[in-house]
Amino acid sequence: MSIRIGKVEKYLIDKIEREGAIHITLIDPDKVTPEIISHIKEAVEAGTSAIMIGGSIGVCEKNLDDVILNIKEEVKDVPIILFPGNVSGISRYADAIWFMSLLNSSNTYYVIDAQAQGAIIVERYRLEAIPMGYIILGEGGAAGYIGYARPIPYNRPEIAVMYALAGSYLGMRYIYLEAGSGAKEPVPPEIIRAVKKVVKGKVIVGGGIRTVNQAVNAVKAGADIIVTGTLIEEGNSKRIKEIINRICKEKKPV
Ligand code: 1GP
Repeated sequence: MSIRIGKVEKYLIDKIEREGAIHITLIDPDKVTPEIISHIKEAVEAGTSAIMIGGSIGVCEKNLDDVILNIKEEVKDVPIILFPGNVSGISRYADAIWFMSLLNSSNTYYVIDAQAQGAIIVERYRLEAIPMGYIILGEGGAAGYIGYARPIPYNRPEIAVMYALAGSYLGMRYIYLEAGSGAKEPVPPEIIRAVKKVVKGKVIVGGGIRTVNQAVNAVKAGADIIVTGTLIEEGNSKRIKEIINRICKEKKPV
């Protein structure tokens, strides 16, 4: 089997190339209501590039299927990418899946065993799998707790670099620096900068990003993709729009 970049990944890469950095909206399938779907529509109109769907707690395939079909009825212009916290986070109706490994988990289930169980389903559903190394830092949130992560302290960029480099050498084309949903402080720019310097692929940053400045600082430090979840849950599509307008203007470090 030869390596082939799929349609969704090509779309993301082209968009990053054109716009410098992009924004993706994350939603927890458990929290989707008709109101949230209308906020998702607003975020798409504001220029969010994709919808990521997943969560660490209480995700089941049936509910996920229904939620994705509901979103697809309303939102047609951007892909839906799965962001699974477990094998139950896979739906045949998504456009792609972040095929992710929690690199700094101390439990092999979250590093490779869930992925082995999930791979067979991804193959059956013919989902586009996008390889991603997931690294949890700082507070870590629910994802850190559930995933047995040993969150990397914010004052130790060199440890984040070790894991990001390992993921990159393993062929992961995306490295996600995760502070945990609702984190008090997002991943510091120094860590993003240090990671971006060594990895070949794209850097995704999420967790605790609430202000335009935080998003801009992350992009200036080298983030290619900014993910926000809480903002959409709060119905703050205005802030999402401001973030998108600003981040695509930021020049990234060479
Ligand atoms: C969590 O990185 C995401 O996986 C988004 O976090 O909810 O804090 O935006 P927020």
